[in-house]
Amino acid sequence: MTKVEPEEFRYFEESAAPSSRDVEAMRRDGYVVLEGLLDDSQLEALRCEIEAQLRRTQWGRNEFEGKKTERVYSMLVKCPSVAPLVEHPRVLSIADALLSPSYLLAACQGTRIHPGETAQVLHCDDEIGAAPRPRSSLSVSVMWALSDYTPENGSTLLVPRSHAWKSDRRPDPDEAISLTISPGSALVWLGGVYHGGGANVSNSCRTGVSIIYFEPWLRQVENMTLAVAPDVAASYSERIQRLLGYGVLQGLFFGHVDGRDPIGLVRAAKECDASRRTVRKDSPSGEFQ
Ligand SMILES: O=C(O)CCC(=O)C(=O)O
Repeated sequence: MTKVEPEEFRYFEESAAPSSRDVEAMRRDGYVVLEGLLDDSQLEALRCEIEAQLRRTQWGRNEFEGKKTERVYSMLVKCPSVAPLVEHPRVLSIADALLSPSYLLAACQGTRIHPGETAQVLHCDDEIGAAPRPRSSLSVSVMWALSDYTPENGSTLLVPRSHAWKSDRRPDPDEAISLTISPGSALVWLGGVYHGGGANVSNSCRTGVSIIYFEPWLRQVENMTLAVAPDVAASYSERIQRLLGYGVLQGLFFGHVDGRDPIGLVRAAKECDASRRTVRKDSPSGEFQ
């Protein structure tokens, strides 16, 4: 495993627009590190919400989830401060360039790797079906650091340029690099890049948020439209509602509900909520009717 410090990520012409530099790095190396995207108040709010969910009771159920790793699923329900990460413009401009329009939020989870965790098997997030490689990646993944990420505390291991490998090539653990990432920064990689959580040989925890965007014609990892019900989705932006899956694949209409665009369910929930509030205000008893 090679250790990589932040200054080694910076090899672009400073004059190029950040988004085109990001996309160029993704296409060439399969990953990019975006430094300092979250401010202190965003980090603080998110840490508080995640802390309330991490109770050392939800340990991974297998080696892949990690027996010394805690995960918080359905984060948009439990930790609403994750919203700015989900629709962060710098990240979405990468996904816009590399995925089809109407791509979906496939996973959004908090992860905490505790001391003693072993390295996760190196894998690709878009290893679905038997489509031969090399091919276009089917997803874009983001690891948002809420704590320091170091080679000692289990920072993400990643094999640069492995998205261009043929199907028969598998990574040797020595080919992976371990990145040093500061809180508020994001590591973004292509679905075809071999990666995994690192071993935590330190005395401290590594905490972050892992987000994956999938091509819209793939199923989501978490079933977001069930995990985030229409009335909860109504409190977020339409951008997030559509990332959750309250929308349809244009042209093919995949994802419809009873022949209709499911965004209508969110709008109906919002209208229902608004009319209840009107009833409550107008009703002498203050009860719902
Ligand atoms: O925690 C990490 O650094 C990566 C985790 C991962 O790739 C996974 O759980 O699928």
